[in-house]
Amino acid sequence: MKISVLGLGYIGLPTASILAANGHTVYGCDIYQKVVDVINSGNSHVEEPGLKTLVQAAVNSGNFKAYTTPQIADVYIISVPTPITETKKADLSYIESAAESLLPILKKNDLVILESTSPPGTTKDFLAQILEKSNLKIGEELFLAHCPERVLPGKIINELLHNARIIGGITQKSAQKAEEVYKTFVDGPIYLTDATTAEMVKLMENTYRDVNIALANELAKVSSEIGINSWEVIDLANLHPRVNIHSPGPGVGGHCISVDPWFIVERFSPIARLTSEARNINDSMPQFTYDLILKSVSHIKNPKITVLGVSYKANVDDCREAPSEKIIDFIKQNDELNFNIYDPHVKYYTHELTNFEQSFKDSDCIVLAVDHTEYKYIDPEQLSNLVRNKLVIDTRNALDKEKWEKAGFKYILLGHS
Ligand code: SAJ
Repeated sequence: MKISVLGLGYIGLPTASILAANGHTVYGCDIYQKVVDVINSGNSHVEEPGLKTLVQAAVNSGNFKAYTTPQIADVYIISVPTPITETKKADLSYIESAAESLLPILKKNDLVILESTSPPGTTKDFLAQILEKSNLKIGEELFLAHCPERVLPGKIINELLHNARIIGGITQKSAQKAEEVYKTFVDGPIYLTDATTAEMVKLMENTYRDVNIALANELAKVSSEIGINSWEVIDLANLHPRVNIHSPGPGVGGHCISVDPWFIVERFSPIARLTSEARNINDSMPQFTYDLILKSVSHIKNPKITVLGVSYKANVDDCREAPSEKIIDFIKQNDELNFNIYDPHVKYYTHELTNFEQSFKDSDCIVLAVDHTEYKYIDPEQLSNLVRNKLVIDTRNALDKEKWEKAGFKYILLGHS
């Protein structure tokens, strides 16, 4: 097949590369020339295990080339961002411009697949309306389906190949045509449904996780009030065969879980109260973490805080919607506090990143905000000569309490003290 993939980010790039590796002729399209250049040189602009090798193989095979404009194909996969606006409304402008850019090249029997996570009704109402301007009859002459991406950053390639896929067609024929594409590289089961159901399935998966994390965060706050360890409560409660409480933390970040539930709230605000409350609870965690920092350093004059981790979760370089950014904003607004940031995964950030030694030098309070694997191997004994005050706040229950206490540190766990 000849396939054009529009949007070469965390989803589009691995999808395009896997399609090319499976023998399709793939034209990638991204509006950023820099991204296109990096890909055409056989590299990846996204940090994801195995992706660089996959892109390199796809480009070297001659089956995959990137452009800044969409190239004529038979199948078009739209995998562009769907962020939220400041008022928590879905911003569909990237889908709109991607669809508009296809209008001059669409022809009879083409298939358009939307992979971007979208509010219910986007494919059937919003996208179909734009594509109708091609003068092709949607569902009969131009086929349209929603096939939401469901892969976990950090395990994208494995999950792209093995996860089950949900394909929602605007008509049955649309779903069947999309299934033909995914069948060529997905070895998990493929389920066909209508487009709006597929949109809702995807939103519910992330909302389920968000609500469960909110429950854990609420427990962390309650436990702090009464001086018990929420992590122990979770471990013991999860021994029950039908209980799976998630983990508390400094907040929920990323471009998915912290965004997608708002798409439901936007459309069904008076009904979707649980979804909305869960979002607000999770969004309150950076403030809760900051309050914990303030309380812990209240006895120190002009304390220097060392922030460990600014990406949105462990072992990734993606900083979108990361809780650390909000915590750092609070710290910055307080003239009494100084800070340094150490994150071995992140190369570019809005604030200066310092190296290991600079980050801990004269530190009064170490705050682990992201549980990158590297942090677990930090030897607290080694830090003894660097830091000014031996204080560590673990927001992820990632550090070995005993080891840090043995080295003389006061260890504070979010959701306990
Ligand atoms: N987090 C917690 N506690 C937990 C689990 C996660 O605080 O118990 C935090 C993480 O630290 C992070 C955020 O939640 O800040 C989200 O991380 P995640 O690993 O739960 O999810 P994402 O955003 O990386 O990927 C999710 C996945 N969705 C589900 O697992 C239902 C993935 O499969 C989706 O494809 C992806 O969203 C997406 O693109 O929508």
